[in-house]
This record gives sequence, structure tokens and C-alpha cells, in this order.
Amino acid sequence: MTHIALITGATAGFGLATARKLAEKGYQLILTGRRADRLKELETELYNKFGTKCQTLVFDVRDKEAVFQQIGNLESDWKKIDLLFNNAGLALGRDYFEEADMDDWETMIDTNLKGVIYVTRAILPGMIANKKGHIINMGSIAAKEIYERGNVYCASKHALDALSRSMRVDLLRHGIKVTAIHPGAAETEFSVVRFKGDTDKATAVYEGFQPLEAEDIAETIWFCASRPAHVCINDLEITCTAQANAYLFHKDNG
Ligand code: NDP
Ligand code: 8X3
Repeated sequence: MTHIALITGATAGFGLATARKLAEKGYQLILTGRRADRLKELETELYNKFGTKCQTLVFDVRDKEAVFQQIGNLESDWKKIDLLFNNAGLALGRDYFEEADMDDWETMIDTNLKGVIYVTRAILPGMIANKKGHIINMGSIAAKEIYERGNVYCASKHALDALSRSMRVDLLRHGIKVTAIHPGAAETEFSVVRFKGDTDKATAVYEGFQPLEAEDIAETIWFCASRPAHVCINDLEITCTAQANAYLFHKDNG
């Protein structure tokens, strides 16, 4: 039987790599993000490579009305979502608490927390009706520990961790699995976004060690998604070998 997955933030990084992995494994995909051109390119790529059937939905996860409208407008067959990957998210800035930009803080809270709440509520009626489903929430090592100048990004991911554990408890009676995955440093567009297009600053983050790659996370998502029906991975932290916790790295350049 074909499974359907909805991925938020499928235009780059973890979401894009996971779309490719799930397509290879035979999933039908609902690909979402704000960059419509990238979603269309991915849809074509996956169809040509694997014959994957896709729907593309262009919305900002912060826009509650758009989220409910677009997901609500899916044809009934596409509403039977087996796997939701709440991946869309971002960090903006890396500044001391008293210096950080308040608008950046609002954006992180609205995207990393409220976006997950909206998308999850929009897809849940279908999962509850099916009495099964799996929600995978993208946390971070920053959901487990804080680091200097990580303030509101860390807070948004700590809140997401609490939300994920709450979902696990509240959705237990519906047979729905909930997993939180917490990666450390991974080289995607994440740091380019965090440093607002400053690629030198972004590249410097990963100098002197080998970070995780998006494909490492896609493999891990697939592992979580492919466990037998009676097994649920609740919480999974993953870092590259050179990273021991949120702030301790072993770098070649010291
Ligand atoms: P990327 O910047 O490569 O990808 C982020 C994705 O999120 C894009 O597809 C982007 O799509 C989407 N997105 C961002 N904001 C919105 C929005 N408002 N509405 C809809 N989609 C949005 O970063 P990563 O793949 O690295 O990050 C994915 C997730 O993983 C994030 O939640 C991040 O916090 C988390 N994470 C990242 C780590 C890392 O080191 N890279 C480590 C731990 C966790 P578009 O711009 O097209 O809308
Ligand atoms: C992204 C990884 O270490 O910048 O969540 O918080 S980190």
C-alpha cells in the first residue's frame, strides 16, 4: 500500500533530502514551502526518477489561514496522510540577548512553534479518522541545551520539544506516533539564512570539522518512519562525531 507524507520546508536542506529519500522508498508526497519554483522542480525530479506522485502546496507556515485552506483543499485521497514531517524552521541572528533583533525573535517563534501547531492541527483530523499516523517534529540540539547567543532560537526549540512530548501523550489514544529528532550542526542553507545571506559567516560555522549532511538526517527520518507499527522512536538526538553537545566541538584548527 502506498503511503502519503507531507513535508514542510521541502525546498532545501533536511526537507528536500527527506523528500528524495521517501520518494525512493515509494511514498506519495505533499511538498510544501514558500519557494514555488523549487517545489515544482522537485516534483518533476521525483516523478522522472521514481514515478512519485506529488502535490505541491505553497504556503508560509506562519499564515494560519493559508495553512488550513491549502491543506483543507487537498482531494480526499490526499488527506489520508500517514506521515507528517514538521521540518520548516529557521534561526535568525546569533546575538547577545540585549542586542538581538526583536523581529527576528518573533519570526522564529512564529515559524518554529506556531507553524508546527497550525500544520499539525490541519492534518490531524485525517490521522485521527484513520486511527494511525506518524508525526515527526524537527527539534535541534538547541532543544536540549542552550548555547551562548542562541537565546530565542534555543527557546523556540525547547518549546517545540515540550510540544512534541505533549503531542505524544495527547495523541496516544488515537494510535498516532510522535517523534522528535534533534540534530546538531548540519551544513544546509540554515546558516546562510541565520546570517541573512552572509556566506562567509555561514561557511565559517563548519570550518575545521565535518558537520552532518542533510542526507544523514533523511536516513534517520526514514529509520524512524520505517519501524514496525508497534515501535515508536520518541526522541532522537544526532550529532556529527566532532560535536559532543550544543557547544563543544573538536575542530582541526583548534
Ligand atoms: P534550510 O534553510 O536548508 O531549510 C529550511 C526549510 O524551511 C526551507 O525549505 C524553507 O522553505 C522552510 N521554511 C522556513 N521558513 C518557512 C516558513 N515561514 N514557511 C514555510 N517554510 C519555511 O534549513 P535546514 O534544512 O537545516 O532546517 C530545517 C529544520 O531543521 C529547521 O527547523 C531547523 O531549525 C532544524 N535544524 C537545523 C539544523 C542545522 O544545523 N542545519 C540542526 C538542527 C535542527 P522556503 O524558504 O522555501 O519557505
Ligand atoms: C541548529 C543547530 O547548533 O545551530 O539547530 O543550534 S545549532
